[in-house]
Amino acid sequence: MAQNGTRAAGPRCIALVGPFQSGKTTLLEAILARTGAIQRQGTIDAGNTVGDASKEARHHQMSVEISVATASFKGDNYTFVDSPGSVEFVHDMRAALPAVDAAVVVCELDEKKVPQLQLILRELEDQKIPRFLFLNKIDKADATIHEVLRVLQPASRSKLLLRQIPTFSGDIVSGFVDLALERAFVYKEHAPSQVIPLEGDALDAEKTARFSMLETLADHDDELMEQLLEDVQPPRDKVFDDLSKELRDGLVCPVLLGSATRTNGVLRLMKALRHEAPGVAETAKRLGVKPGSSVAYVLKTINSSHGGKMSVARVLSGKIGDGVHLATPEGEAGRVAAVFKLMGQQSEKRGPAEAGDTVAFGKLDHAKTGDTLSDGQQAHPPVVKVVPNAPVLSVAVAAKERKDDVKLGQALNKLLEEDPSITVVHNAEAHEVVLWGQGEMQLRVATERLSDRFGIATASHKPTVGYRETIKKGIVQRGRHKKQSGGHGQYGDVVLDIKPLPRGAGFAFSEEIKGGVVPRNYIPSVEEGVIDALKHGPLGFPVVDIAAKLIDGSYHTVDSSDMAFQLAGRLAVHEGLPQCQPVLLEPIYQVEIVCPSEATAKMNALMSGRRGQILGFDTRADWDGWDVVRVQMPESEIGDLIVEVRSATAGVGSFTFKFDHMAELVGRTADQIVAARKSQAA
Ligand SMILES: Nc1nc2c(ncn2[C@@H]2O[C@H](COP(=O)(O)OP(=O)(O)O)[C@@H](O)[C@H]2O)c(=O)[nH]1
Ligand SMILES: [Mg+2]
Repeated sequence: MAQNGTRAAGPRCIALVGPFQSGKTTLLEAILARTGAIQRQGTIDAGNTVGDASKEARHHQMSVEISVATASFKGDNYTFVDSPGSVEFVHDMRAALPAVDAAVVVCELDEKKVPQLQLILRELEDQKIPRFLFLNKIDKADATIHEVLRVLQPASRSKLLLRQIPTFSGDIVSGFVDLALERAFVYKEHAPSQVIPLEGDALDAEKTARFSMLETLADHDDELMEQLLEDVQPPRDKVFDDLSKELRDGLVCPVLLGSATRTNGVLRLMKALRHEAPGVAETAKRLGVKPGSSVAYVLKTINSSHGGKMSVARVLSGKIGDGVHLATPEGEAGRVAAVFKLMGQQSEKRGPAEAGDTVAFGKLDHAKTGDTLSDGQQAHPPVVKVVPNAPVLSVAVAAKERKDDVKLGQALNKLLEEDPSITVVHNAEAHEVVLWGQGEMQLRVATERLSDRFGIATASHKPTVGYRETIKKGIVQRGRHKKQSGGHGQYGDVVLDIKPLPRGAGFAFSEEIKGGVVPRNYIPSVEEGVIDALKHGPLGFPVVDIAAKLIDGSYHTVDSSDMAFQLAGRLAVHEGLPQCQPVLLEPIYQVEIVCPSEATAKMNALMSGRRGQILGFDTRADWDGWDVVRVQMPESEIGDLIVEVRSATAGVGSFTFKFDHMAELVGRTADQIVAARKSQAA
């Protein structure tokens, strides 16, 4: 067949992606069983699948990171990257995608999951990854299966193309017709489907469905269009060539059917991948790999509990074996200690990896996820820059035992190396280590890893909000520090004119000393004392937007000192501020929420419950059916906002935020915050 002319050769790398719970991990298992890579097909319920074998994944019964496994099919190696469906772990998928030749988007015929599907297809479209849809759980399908395109098309920017149609026995899907092959099959449980004659109603249905498949293909092929108009049957090879070309160019997204649990449709999927998906040569071209050196892309980093680090990488050109020195664009990556073939959590030493192979390299100390590695004199420039989503949820973590403090820092560095969508912020003021990430589950898994892999027990709590306080009116206040104890005394005396400043002005110190009543050399000490006193205002928070002017004072030739004037300055502030109508200031952020339009109205209600102020609505540029809601809200309310935004949007809504201003806060909420601070300090 002519399709062999365009068929890619060599090892492939294929991503399994799709909404949460659509059956990706089960499909990986089915593929491994069908290709003989494993003896027996495990199940999610039994907790014995190759994917999701990490302690955290088993514990939560969901994929929390990518799993990589290699199978051999008709003489070629296929490495599958089973990706988590949850938006919280999207970065693990996103960072792996550049390495793959194509993606299989596992989905269900469920309108509620269409927004999630749209998000995932967006990732693939943006990265220009050829993609198939695998409509899974066909064993549970009913007659609505005919609505496939109506339901799923809105999620995809490229045209969906039905490659197969189901055939029924009663109400149950019992097989399918392959529209390109023009052959009918009946499903066999855990066995290859059987070819049956295509006749009767099935033949009629096939004719209609095949025609619309060809029409879709003809959108991008004038010759085929002419043949259709003239009622000429296009040669089968031409149809296959078109399917392959249009898939690779991202013009169409073919839809295949199957059931992962019953291993139905798996062989057809493998054959489609074999004949139609591009290989490493095209992927290297997509990524702009330059000839010369051996080049590999790191799609995942694993730090295992026994101290070994593995960099899962796809070799894009050349050959990389033990002992090879690799570099990243930033510098040395390390020397390859060993090359492994992966089967989920299991690894097995193998020979050198060649172009197309997806393997794990041992002990590349300085390589991290997303790095481009090369062995040449000059490092290869990054083939892609994968940017994590901005974090949306934070939690403060602390080691339960003091002795683990240093270890905690090191372990966190390793976690960040694995997952750059987590960031760590050190809040010096509150003495907190704050983890920022994509959601509750991601951060929970991160803290579980701290204990499972690094043996560090941690406690988490809500991060401290950056409250401040200021004053509403001014005062002229004297501060006198005087001590007479035996010989040398202490004497400092100042008068400060304290005034509120406009919001955002910070702190200003000035002096208007006449006649040297406070000698010049003591004035900086007065300022120091004032600054020190402003660290804790009468409400318990740092004081801002305030001016202090030194206008008067007195000194003693023997007893005055820097220390005494510092104390005097501090005293004046301490005594003066409580009389200046202190008021709490809270940080207000500008928040931009993105959500499917049908959820926009819910954002209104959500905001009023969180002291948010809606500034405006817009349609989201370049995202059909999505809106942008701009709001201002207090920092304290953003803490767990993502939880509610996601629950109002079937998991797909999100937001970004940035600090806007400090605003006065009075009334009950303010009183509670001040009381909490006082009891904390006590
Ligand atoms: N009936 C049916 N259930 C399936 C099929 N594939 C997966 N499942 C079930 O769907 C659930 C989610 O599967 P899983 O592979 O973890 O989905 P993932 O989140 O996409 O990896 C599990 O309970 C599977 O047993 C299928 O083809 N038919
Ligand atoms: Mg999974």
